[in-house]
Amino acid sequence: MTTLDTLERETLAAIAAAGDDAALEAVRIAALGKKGAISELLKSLGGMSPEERKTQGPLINGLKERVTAALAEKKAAFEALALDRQLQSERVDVTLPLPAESEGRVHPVSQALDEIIAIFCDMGFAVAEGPDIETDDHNFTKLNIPADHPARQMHDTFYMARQADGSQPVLRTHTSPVQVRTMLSQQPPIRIIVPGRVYRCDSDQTHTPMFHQVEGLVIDETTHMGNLKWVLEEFCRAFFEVDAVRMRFRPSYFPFTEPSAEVDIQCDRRGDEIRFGEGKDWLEILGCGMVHPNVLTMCGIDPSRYQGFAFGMGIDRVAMLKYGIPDLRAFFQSDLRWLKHYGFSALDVPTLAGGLSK
Ligand code: 2NL
Repeated sequence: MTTLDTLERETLAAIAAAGDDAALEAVRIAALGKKGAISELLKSLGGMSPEERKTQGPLINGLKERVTAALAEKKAAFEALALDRQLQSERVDVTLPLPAESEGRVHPVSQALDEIIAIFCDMGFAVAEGPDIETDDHNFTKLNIPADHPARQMHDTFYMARQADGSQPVLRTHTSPVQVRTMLSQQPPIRIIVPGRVYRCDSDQTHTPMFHQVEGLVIDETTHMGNLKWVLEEFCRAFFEVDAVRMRFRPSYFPFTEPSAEVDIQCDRRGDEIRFGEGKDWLEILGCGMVHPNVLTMCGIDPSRYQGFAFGMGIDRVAMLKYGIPDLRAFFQSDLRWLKHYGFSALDVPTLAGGLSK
């Protein structure tokens, strides 16, 4: 009895006194190792009479449990201390200025997006954002794409698990649901651009299942197709950094716009290089149109009083075109050598006054 008490007191004192992991491990081995004092006591149970075992068993096992718990507690304390020390030594002051030759690079998609935002904000647009997981209603129905509409198949939608209420959320196939949310929550005039990630179940040389889009929406009492043309011309001139761009509006179809158009810009593809604003080739860069009256009505806006235009383009695609990046898939492979080559300096913030991409 007294030997057990003494052993416990001494072992717990040794645990408390252990200054590091190695010392603690030595205490553990002396107590619970193969030849440890407590292990030997446990072994001795086998040679005892049944009565003796009945009283000694619980005492020895209780001792083992308390010592094991004390060891674990001390080990956790050491780990917490080590983590504290590491956090102290790795502390960085994020308010310090970046070194002039900074290692980090801005991804071409982020760069293109920053440039696009700078251009549209200069024209008076605000930036709106929304969730990546959307309701069927916001992503399709309110955009004049009813349940049996072929455009639902066109979008190669990623459907989420069906919910208890029978609804089935989707990964948004375009950023338009954010415009829907904006129209439902505020009255015109509306002037927004909506950048973000969009998802389609499609993967090959020129498609990735997640890609980036920016859409624009303007709604007011007198908004017309001429305003749309001006905005897009101004955008292309600024984005492709040329004095003039020739653009071609081709008739097209989207369920959410009427009339609808696809826009090409004139370019010259000589050798591996593309020059914008000259030459005799055409390059499709975006889709647009006047917002369909059904969409306005479903979003709570009176189409007899208001009208508007909308447009959408792929950010990854315009980034490839502008910066001369040949392969889309490299965009999402996180290869540091690629990022070093195609990335931008974090210090060159795109502005219209200071230049977009240096
Ligand atoms: C494309 C074409 C487009 C829109 C997007 C839109 C949104 C609302 C109402 C009407 Cl809420 N239209 N968005 C309109 C025309 C074209 O995108 O090729 N995108 C990559």
